[in-house]
Amino acid sequence: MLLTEVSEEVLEALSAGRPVVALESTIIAHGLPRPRNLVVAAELEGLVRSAGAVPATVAVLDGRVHVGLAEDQLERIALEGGVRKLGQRDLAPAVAAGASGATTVSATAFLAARAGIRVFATGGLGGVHREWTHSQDESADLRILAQTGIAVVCAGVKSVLDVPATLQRLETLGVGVVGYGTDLFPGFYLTSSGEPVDWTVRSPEEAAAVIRARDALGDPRSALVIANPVPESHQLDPDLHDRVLREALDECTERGIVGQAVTPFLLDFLTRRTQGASLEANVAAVRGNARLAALIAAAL
Ligand code: PSU
Ligand code: MN
Repeated sequence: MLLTEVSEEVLEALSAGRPVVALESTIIAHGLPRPRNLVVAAELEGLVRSAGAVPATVAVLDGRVHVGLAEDQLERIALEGGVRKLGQRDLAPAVAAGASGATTVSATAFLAARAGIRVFATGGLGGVHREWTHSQDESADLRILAQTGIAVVCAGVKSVLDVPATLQRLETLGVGVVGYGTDLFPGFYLTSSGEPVDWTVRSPEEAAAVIRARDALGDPRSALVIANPVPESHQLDPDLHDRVLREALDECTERGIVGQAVTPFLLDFLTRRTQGASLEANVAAVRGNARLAALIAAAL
């Protein structure tokens, strides 16, 4: 993979069989406000390290794919203007154009799996949007997860989405879903989405056992979603969530925002209209996921 630069630290860990956790960069560049985003990005890497794994943040810089970023590279992704949002299908044009961009779940899963990384942490997955029958907006995350053998630790799917429809799509696509310490699918900003999950694991070892069983069954071609809820003490107040989300969705429609811009718009709207409370819930969720992903990678 000449186009991809795997950092020395990540390369060494992978070849020695030490635990590595992939981290996406869209949440940094487009999901969190500056300059807090840089603080969180560094914090996530620190959490992975203190749980005993090597962090591999994925991004594209000047047309080169990076798996594992140095400090100054992380800073560019967080602070530089013109950093694009790259789904998996955007990688080739970005590389060809020499562009810089942050990778979404779809692009990160694709690149991390190809580098040999088995565990990936994010905040909330993309999925089927509300009004999807009209807009046809379904995140590319789902299709790539159907084709990529990686375990993704997340706080469910973003609650701005149609959660039941997204769960249905995950089932159709053959993407495994297990709840971590819960039999309810997490609701991203909220501890629970209210939707049930069929399987529950209760420790990093139990999660690792599922991953090993998938390998043993010869079933590593789709992803496993390990859905880890934000602790109730850190969730967004559910009433506030529902009220502000309704306003956010209305505003999104009124302003005609579509495509890649929808998710960043909704996340930013919620942050502003909850006076930062949704941001804190989001950060708490991602922190928990980075830590758990590291523990699972170590248990593997
Ligand atoms: N999780 C977060 N914040 C985010 C995202 C995930 O806590 O910003 C990003 C991920 O990169 C995910 C993307 O892949 O949002 C989904 O965007 P879309 O709905 O346009 O596919
Ligand atoms: Mn979309």
